[in-house]
Amino acid sequence: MKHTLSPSAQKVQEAIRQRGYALEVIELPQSTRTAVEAAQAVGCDVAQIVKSIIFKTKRTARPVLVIASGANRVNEKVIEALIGEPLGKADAEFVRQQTGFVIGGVPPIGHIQPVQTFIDQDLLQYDEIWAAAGTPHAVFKLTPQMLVELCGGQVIQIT
Ligand code: 5CA
Repeated sequence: MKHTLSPSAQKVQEAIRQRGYALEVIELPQSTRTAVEAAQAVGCDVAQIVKSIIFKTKRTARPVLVIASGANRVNEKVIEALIGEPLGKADAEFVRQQTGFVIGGVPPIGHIQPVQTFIDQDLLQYDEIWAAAGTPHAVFKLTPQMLVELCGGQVIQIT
């Protein structure tokens, strides 16, 4: 039997389908809120978890999405050099307003509005990766190539 997805996970499933991909969002009883928890829940390496991290530009207060391998910490200086302005912290409210999703469930796609996106090149080495799908219990499996196609972001070294 197919289980019913929660509304936020359903939004991501719909966004995937609209783009013509047959990827399936799954909701798990275990938490997938952090990269470590998500890796444990699906049984993959933490480096194969796709972290979708929202930053807020200091001058223009725009969101910037950095899609990072779960094993990496984003070097904000690298992103700042590329966008030409300093980055500040995005708080939970900003993340929800800009993406439509809560922290821990922010997906790489399906946001309320388009967002400037950078993708960690380290993700490209894996056959399969797992991304958040709208809630801290929802994920979907995809290939790095699909991630790049779906997000249309600039692939860079983020560390
Ligand atoms: N579902 C998992 C794996 S797919 C997930 O979403 N991981 S994540 O790393 O992409 O999302 C957590 C990110 O949210 C953290 O890296 C951090 O940048 C951000 N975050 C966590 N807590 C806060 C907070 N209190 N305020 C702002 N951002 C936060």
